[in-house]
Amino acid sequence: MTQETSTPEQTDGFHLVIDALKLNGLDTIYCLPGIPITDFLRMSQAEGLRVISFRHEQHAGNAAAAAGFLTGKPGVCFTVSAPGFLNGLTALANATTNCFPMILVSGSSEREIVDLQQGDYEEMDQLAIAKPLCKAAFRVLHAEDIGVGIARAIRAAVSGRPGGVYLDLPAKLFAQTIDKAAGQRSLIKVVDAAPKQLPAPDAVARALDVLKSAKKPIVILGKGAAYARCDEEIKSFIEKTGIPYLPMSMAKGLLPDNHAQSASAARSYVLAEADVVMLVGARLNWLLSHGKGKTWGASSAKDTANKKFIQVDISPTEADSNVPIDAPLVGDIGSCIAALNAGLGGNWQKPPADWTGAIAERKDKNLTKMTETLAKNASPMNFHSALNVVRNKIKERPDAILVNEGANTLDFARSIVDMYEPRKRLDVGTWGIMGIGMGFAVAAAVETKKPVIAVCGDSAFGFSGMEVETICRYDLPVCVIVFNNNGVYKGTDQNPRGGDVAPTVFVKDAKYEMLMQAFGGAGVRAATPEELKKALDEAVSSGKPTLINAIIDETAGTESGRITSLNPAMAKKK
Ligand code: ADP
Ligand code: TPW
Repeated sequence: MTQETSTPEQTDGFHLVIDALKLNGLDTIYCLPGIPITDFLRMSQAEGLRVISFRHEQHAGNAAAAAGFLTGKPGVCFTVSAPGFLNGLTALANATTNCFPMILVSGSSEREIVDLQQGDYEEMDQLAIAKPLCKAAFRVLHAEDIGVGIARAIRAAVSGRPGGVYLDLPAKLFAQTIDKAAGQRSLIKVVDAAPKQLPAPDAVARALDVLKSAKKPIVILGKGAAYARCDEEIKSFIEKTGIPYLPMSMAKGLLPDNHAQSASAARSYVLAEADVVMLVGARLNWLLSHGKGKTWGASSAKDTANKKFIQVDISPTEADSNVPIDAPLVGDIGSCIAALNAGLGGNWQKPPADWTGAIAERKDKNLTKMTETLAKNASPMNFHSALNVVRNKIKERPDAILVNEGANTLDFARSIVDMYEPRKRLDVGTWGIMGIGMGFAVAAAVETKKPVIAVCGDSAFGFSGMEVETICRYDLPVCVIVFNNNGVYKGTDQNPRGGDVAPTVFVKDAKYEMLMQAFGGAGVRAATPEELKKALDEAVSSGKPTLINAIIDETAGTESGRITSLNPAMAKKK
């Protein structure tokens, strides 16, 4: 006893990691346990962190990425070494591609053995493998460096262009002990992790000049604009300038989709016709046809159209990545839009009425067409009649979060389901990746405590389907709607030789609802829009984990949804 009291109090690597996370307000861990992190996770829970444990690391990683997008703080995912790390790596790379801040922390094996390749338990040089797939990667070898390691990971994840960070924590580190007071002193509370980056005044003036010269301007809002959390500033800019805007899929709801200036329903017209395009937190990648070709009104696929571009982005190297940018505006979107708003002055000339009038005309025509199609209320269901139910639900509950993956299920939902509030739509993102469904849905429910509606193609759902157990275990208010058309894209392919079914075809009439029932949630089969509405109403009002097996006509939709033309065989035919 006497001896114990005279020994200075000790702490260990486990607790220093927990303390460093808590000190920086990182209060939730998405994870999958195993050596060497099992005890760490137990201790984290005991110390008051929320620990959400998954069935596969990819979904824990996706949850951390979505948490990063939804909160602006890095989402944190913990995995075991080698295979667990690799399972989490897809999510880390995807987060980096999407510019979502997350930190993947993986336990790793003994450095001495790994470096001599002597065959340790789950041996792998994880740091080297992670490096090219994320924004930054660090390893901590000594307990007294944990504070620095976590601080560097946080800064790298959220400053500048956000992205994924890998943090390698060898098993031995967790058990290292050091003097408790010294340990506490070594921790860092990160100050101003994502500092504002003010745009240069001459760049602001240049952007305003280009905008003033426009006869047919449009603004394209991307998920960077949603992430930037300057909703009022953006709304005020759009409304003061009177410029029509197009939201990219995850920027839907930044301004409500029924806003008079939304040009979504006249998208192809405005892209082809605009003379000045202002990109706000959106890259000119494949999703925008690289800013050239016929989509943009050029005469051939490789041609650049005669347009001027303004690009607002925090990354100084983004401009000119695809076409020349006449006015790059580098800075955080909040500061850039505030500077533009300040420069607009009192008598900003709104766009000519023939431009806004022509857009309104096309929009009205297309919206009328859409209303007619939805009114058909096809039963058995096609994508339109099923998504109309989701559309009405989101109108009624604009605070609900929509998670969306699939091919046709994604493309149709993007145009049919209007969003009314910022950061309420999470989807397949820049890569168009399947499998984000359940991970994103769990994070959306955990981080926002709002109802979550996950609308997934039956193929897409399969990638993360086992996480319905996670949804039930934490009793999350998630309603998964599986758009069941018996296959990848459609369920109608035939194997010309007979025998095995075609590679895109699944078991017919699969009872997906039973998956949720297996873990105590509600599982409902819905074959008509009325049945779907009833089940969705119940799910959202009860908040009970629910899976609705929505039976969709297997002939509805198209191969690859709207990107059929990217299939190599199609390209050959061109
Ligand atoms: P979308 O897919 O919606 O078109 P992208 O992911 O292609 O959007 O583009 C997002 C862009 O937003 C990236 O280029 C990124 O650098 C930028 N970005 C992210 N956060 C900010 C911010 N706070 N300020 C400025 N730019 C940002
Ligand atoms: C990680 C390729 C794109 S869309 C899709 C796949 C497999 C599924 C489409 O079928 P689904 O949708 O979900 O039933 P629907 O609405 O047309 O009926 N692996 C990964 N990502 C992608 N994008 C693929 C494969 C793909």
